[in-house]
Amino acid sequence: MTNTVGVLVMSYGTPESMEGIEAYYTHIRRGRPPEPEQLKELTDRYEAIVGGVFPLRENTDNQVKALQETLNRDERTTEVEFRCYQGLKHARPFIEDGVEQMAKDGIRTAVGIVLAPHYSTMSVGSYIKRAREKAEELGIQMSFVESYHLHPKLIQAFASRVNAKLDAFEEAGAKRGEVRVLFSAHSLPERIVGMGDPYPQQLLETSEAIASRTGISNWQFTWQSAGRTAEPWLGPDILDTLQNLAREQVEDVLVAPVGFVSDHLEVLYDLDIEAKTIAKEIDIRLMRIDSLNSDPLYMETLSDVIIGRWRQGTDA
Ligand code: FEC
Repeated sequence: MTNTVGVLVMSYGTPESMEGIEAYYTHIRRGRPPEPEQLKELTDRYEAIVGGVFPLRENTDNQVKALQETLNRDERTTEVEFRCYQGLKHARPFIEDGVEQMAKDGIRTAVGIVLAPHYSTMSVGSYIKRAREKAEELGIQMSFVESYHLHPKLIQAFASRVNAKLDAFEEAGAKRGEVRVLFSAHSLPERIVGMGDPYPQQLLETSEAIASRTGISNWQFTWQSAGRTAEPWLGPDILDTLQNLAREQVEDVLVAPVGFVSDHLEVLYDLDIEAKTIAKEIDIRLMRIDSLNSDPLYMETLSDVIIGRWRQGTDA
């Protein structure tokens, strides 16, 4: 008889409809409803990117489906069947719903992974905490992948996207070596640094590995999408970085948002609309690498680390 292993695939989550934005935003703010002007501002941003369907929902659905297929094709694990369950941080099905569904389906052993390669206590750590608590309550033995930011297939997938866009710059008349590559990721409150959080270091390591694989030296790291709260967030922010590059007379910039794996608001709005508008005003030609979405190399990265984690769990 085949043994079924549950895989809880966790992602940020996005509203299901325009009417759902307020509840989603309230959840992000840990139960505090947004002010009307904050809600309007977020609704306007979604209106600018949503063409009938919220992109992150569609992308997460596709990633979960493709991951299950990849896991079950793997010849190293023919004795088990992997069944993937979705668990979202801020929308339905919530992380707890995914764990509950596993329990209803009789799953006793599971691995959890987040669709974000870098670990921070404030990001991946908080997904894992919620999943672990629910799994303990329901008697599921769960282990977790914390990060996979240097997996060779992940680096290969990002590197080929950087190369493709550097080719596009060359075709448009730019000199390859003069294009400044900006690796970026979601900012977090500055206080994580004092907590010894590995997030900034892991992001630098991913950036260095991609730069080394593509042979680029003209690059730097910058933050993006900082939250709208009173405390200081990690910087410099990409919009300030662009202004600085204009002062340095850099004309061509390629953004590689390596902290994200899907097309969603922080990429489709913050980079493709907001950053591109600023870049245009200051005469910078800005391009962005394509998102990984369901790239087979990304699916193989996830599958590989999940199988590795599951084996460690069963050997322990
Ligand atoms: O497309 C979509 O619908 C969702 C896009 C989306 C992604 C995402 C990823 C991350 N966030 C992270 C941290 C924070 C912290 C706060 C925060 C706030 C927001 C708001 C929206 C939002 N985030 Fe997000 N994030 C996405 C969307 N995020 C909308 C609320 C409005 C705003 O501030 O823009 C601040 C919470 C607070 O107020 O206390 C902190 C991190 C990631 C990347 C890792 C991951 O995917 O988990 C870190 C995608």
